[in-house]
Amino acid sequence: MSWLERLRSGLSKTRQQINDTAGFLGNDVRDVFTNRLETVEDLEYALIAADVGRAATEEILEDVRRSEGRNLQDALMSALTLQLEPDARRAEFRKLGFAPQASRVSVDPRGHVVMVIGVNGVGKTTTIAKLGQYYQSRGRGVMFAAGDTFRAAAGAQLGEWGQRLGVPVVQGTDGGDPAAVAFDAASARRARGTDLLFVDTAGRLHNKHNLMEELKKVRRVVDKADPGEPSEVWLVLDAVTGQNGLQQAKKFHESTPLTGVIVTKLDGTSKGGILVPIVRELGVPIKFIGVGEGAGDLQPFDSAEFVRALFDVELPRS
Ligand SMILES: Nc1nc2c(ncn2[C@@H]2O[C@H](COP(=O)(O)OP(=O)(O)O)[C@@H](O)[C@H]2O)c(=O)[nH]1
Ligand SMILES: [Mg+2]
Repeated sequence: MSWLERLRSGLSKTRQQINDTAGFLGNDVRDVFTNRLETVEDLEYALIAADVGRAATEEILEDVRRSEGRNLQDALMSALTLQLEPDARRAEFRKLGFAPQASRVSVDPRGHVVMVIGVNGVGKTTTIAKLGQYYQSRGRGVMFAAGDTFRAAAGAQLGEWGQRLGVPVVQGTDGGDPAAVAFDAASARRARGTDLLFVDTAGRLHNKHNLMEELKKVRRVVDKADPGEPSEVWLVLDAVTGQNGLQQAKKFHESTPLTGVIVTKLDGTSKGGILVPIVRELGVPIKFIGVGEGAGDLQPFDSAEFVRALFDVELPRS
């Protein structure tokens, strides 16, 4: 299966729900909003059930209603794509009444060090391996720092990926100080002039306060080793965890401000709609999506492409 097929299949449950409850996707918007108000209600329900959130659902229905002369599916796809835009762009395009053409965000890190954070099991370590492959295949030099010293074998896991990909990994000791690993790695990156360093971190400690304090400390020592870094802090979020994952993301964002989000496991049976409140409520762009367990299963996020996958529509990529 290609990544797009895996994404489509992962989103099939949500797609069915939208189809089942609003089996009038081919109808004209005006017809639906004048003669089939129960369909509008069903659609509202389906969007909320898909984790899209209430505020966004209201805006989507409003935008769809204004799209007279188009069929329901087209109008819905544009409205959903708009919801995945950053705030300012969304407001601008809603005023104009159409979705932007180019929908891909920049995934070029602003500097050299990217800190990767998130709770246990969401896919941080695997995502770092994927990021390594992604940038390496684009000619960038890459290093990893095994900063999850809390979970036994986390360092070995990253070490194995590093060996497979030919990426140097700075290791600490199990149970050792993660800030020390991050400091060593950031210093080494700077000394060697490697383009990019991805710093893995723990997802669980004895308590949440500990974890947040530790992440702040890792951030501080990286800045000490290499002033201005980390230039990026990317949160990894498992799409299957829905609203719960969003709440966790907010906590992380409060203590260690995020510059990007990577949503994993969109090949699993996620609801997919959670991407909307991630963008709207965190105000942080989605950089990549994870669509499998292999090193190649990472794609830069493209909102229009994502919405087409949700509706199983094939269009040539712009
Ligand atoms: N299906 C699927 N599994 C993934 C994806 N990303 C990570 N995983 C799996 O999720 C599990 C936890 O991943 P890991 O990187 O160890 O999570 P961490 O605790 O956050 O570092 C592993 O079995 C990964 O193979 C993804 O995009 N899709
Ligand atoms: Mg890990």
